[in-house]
Amino acid sequence: MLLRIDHVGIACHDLEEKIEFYESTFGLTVVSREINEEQGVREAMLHVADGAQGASYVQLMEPLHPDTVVGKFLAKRGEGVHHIGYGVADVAKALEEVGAKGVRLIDERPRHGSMGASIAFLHPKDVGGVLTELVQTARH
Ligand code: CMX
Ligand code: CO
Repeated sequence: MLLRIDHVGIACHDLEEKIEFYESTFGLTVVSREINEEQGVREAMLHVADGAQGASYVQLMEPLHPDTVVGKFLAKRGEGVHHIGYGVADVAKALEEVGAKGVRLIDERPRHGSMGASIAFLHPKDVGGVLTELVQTARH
């Protein structure tokens, strides 16, 4: 079901500062910047590598307001890894299969993610404390 690690989602207070850090420290390049009102984040995708099943990224996220998922995470835990996004071929099918195994789905249906992807989240309490995102990349 899981084709690759699509991205690691990292929560931060200052997006521009963290972009600058990842660029100057690791030589990564920003390939997309977006504001996702629905998810309450301002975010950037930085390209890490290309693999046979597609690319991998670092997703840096700054909350739009304190009263958002990432805003609350920062207040509670501080900056750091917030979620892991795995690439899947068909996110609706993957949700159905994972849901049938008893994992709580945060999203019953896919939502809009970065760069036109369809995404859905699984509850961290049912995935060993890891907030898990399934990502179906947009077709080009
Ligand atoms: N990773 C692991 N555990 C987490 C977590 C995270 N990112 N966020 C919350 N939790 C844990 C908390 O520690 C808490 O556990 P305890 O009860 O043991 O303390 C429990 O989950 C409930 O946490 P909460 O602070 O009360 O938070 P909520 O229940 O309000 O929200 C969650 C948690 C997972 C439902 C919410 O973060 C969510 O809906 N996430 C999906 C959407 C999202 O993350 N969007 C931003 C990214 C967008 C993108 O990638 O494009
Ligand atoms: Co993500």
